[in-house]
Amino acid sequence: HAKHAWWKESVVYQIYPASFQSTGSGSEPGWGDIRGITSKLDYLKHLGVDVVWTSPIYKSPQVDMGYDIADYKDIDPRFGTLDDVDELIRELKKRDMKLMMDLVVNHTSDQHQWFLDSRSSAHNPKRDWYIWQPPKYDENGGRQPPNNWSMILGEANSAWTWDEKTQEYYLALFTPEQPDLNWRNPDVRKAVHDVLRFWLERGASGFRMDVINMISKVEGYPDAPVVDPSAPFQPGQKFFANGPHLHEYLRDMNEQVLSKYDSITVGEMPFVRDQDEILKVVGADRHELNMIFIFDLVDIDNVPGSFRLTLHEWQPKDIRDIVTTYQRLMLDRDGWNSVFIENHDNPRSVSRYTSDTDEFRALSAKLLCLMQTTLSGTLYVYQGEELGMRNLRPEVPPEEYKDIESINYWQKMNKLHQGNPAKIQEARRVLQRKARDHARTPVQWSAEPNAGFCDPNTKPWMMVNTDYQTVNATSQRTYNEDDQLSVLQFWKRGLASRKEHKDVFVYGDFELLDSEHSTVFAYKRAGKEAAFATVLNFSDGEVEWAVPEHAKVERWVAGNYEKSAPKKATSGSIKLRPWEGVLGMAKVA
Ligand code: TEU
Repeated sequence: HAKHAWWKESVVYQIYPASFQSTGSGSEPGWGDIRGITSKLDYLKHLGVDVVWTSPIYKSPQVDMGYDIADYKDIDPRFGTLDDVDELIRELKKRDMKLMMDLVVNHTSDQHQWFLDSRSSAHNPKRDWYIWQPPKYDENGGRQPPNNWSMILGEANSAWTWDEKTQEYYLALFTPEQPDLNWRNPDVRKAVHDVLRFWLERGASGFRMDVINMISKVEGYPDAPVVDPSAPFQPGQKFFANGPHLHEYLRDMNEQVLSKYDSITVGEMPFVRDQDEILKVVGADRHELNMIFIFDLVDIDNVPGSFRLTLHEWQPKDIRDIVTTYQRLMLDRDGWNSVFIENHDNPRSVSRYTSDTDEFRALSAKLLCLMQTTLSGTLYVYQGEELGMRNLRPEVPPEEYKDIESINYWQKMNKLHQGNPAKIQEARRVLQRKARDHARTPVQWSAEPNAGFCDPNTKPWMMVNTDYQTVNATSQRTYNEDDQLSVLQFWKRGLASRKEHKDVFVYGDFELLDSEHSTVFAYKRAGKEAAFATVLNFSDGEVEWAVPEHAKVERWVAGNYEKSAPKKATSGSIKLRPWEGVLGMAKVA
């Protein structure tokens, strides 16, 4: 149904530059760098990647791994130089690939010159580029922040930071080192447009826009509803996500800049769930952004209404319901969407949604590949997902977790629950399951020391996962163990099949084949000339599944167990092995 476009058919590969590949060309030993990305472009081209999205490479104190930007037009020496970026763009273009930059403009670093000016005096011309508010005072005359919003990263403190010099608070939703820009100020909007033009003129093809739905906050910054009475601060997303001027700002950005380039844009939109609100951003007729990241799948194990570091049990039917809802939303209401289940803020998908045991890790990674490569939307693959990389092993101590969110959370829980080992153990379990660190271990290229990520005599900034000798790209390239495909080979084949049958998998219809089965997620995708049925067993047990007659499956053509076509009946009841996924060719109608 949807109008065809290159950015709908593209496969986007997200690189977290610090952990991708180090060539030693950056200023910090043991960090990934831009020349490391350039050195892997043939690997990515061969995989089937069209667009490379790099997490921030700009000048930054790295408090939040580059999501605290101090200069939007220069590169952090850890990653290299602007010349290295120009070379990367040249090498991408040679391979008919594109670069997507990570645009973080809800906030800057507190070391950005704009903020240094703004905080220098209450009368500085840039004062109103950020969100300053006077303190409140309680009945005993004690100074209080302007409202009860908690900081997002680790929820350790207030979202407001006191500035002694000018005697006011400034809003910094993530950490005190990430002050929020005041988008009500037209000078801020103009400055952001200038940053977009700078990179588009330099040859980038678009942007992933960090928490772009937070740039408009509700007037007056009202107190948030109390979710946890025992906590001093509360999650305030009701008042800082999808605020009153969001669409005005996005449409302005599109009119002033994006519409003048053949660009790709994806908005990261945590917390939003309302479908009408989503369509206001991605509707074909809206001229705001091409698509967004919707968090329902990656928030599936969050306690509803809370931030990320919480644990909520879920069922395979929840994956079915979420995926079906958003496939329908796009196809029925001409919106567009992204398909992703991993990024640098989430644990590894094989550890979260399936089984990452030695027995089932590869099968599970291929099951998740089969789901994603047969769903409608622009597909995003996160570095290492194509290898079936998994979470840090449970025995790795919290001290090895480097992410500011994990550190804040672990410190807060140890302070809060001193002398209560059960609660501390529960906090450790949350990190073992949910820490962003699991996605930030160095990519495992080979069984060489440091998994080939950096030279053997250098300590990587973050530990390499302990399974790198068995889980790595080299061992999966020329796979010939009996009748099996490696995770990497399965991803190559899945991406090639998606391209070959884009009329079905990118643009085709979506029909859920079973709304009852407790663990099997099955759906049919149909284009004009061809149709396929995807059947996924999200359980570690063998299950029976009745192939619906109306699915009109003609033959099974691929599966995550054997390389050869699955030998199963195309009607009546079939057996599905633990974490087995199969793809069948079907009659269109
Ligand atoms: O993350 C946005 C964000 O709020 C969610 O990813 C999640 O709530 C967060 O990870 C805390 O649990 C973006 C970036 O992807 C993330 O890396 C940055 O830390 C954050 O914004 C601030 O820039």
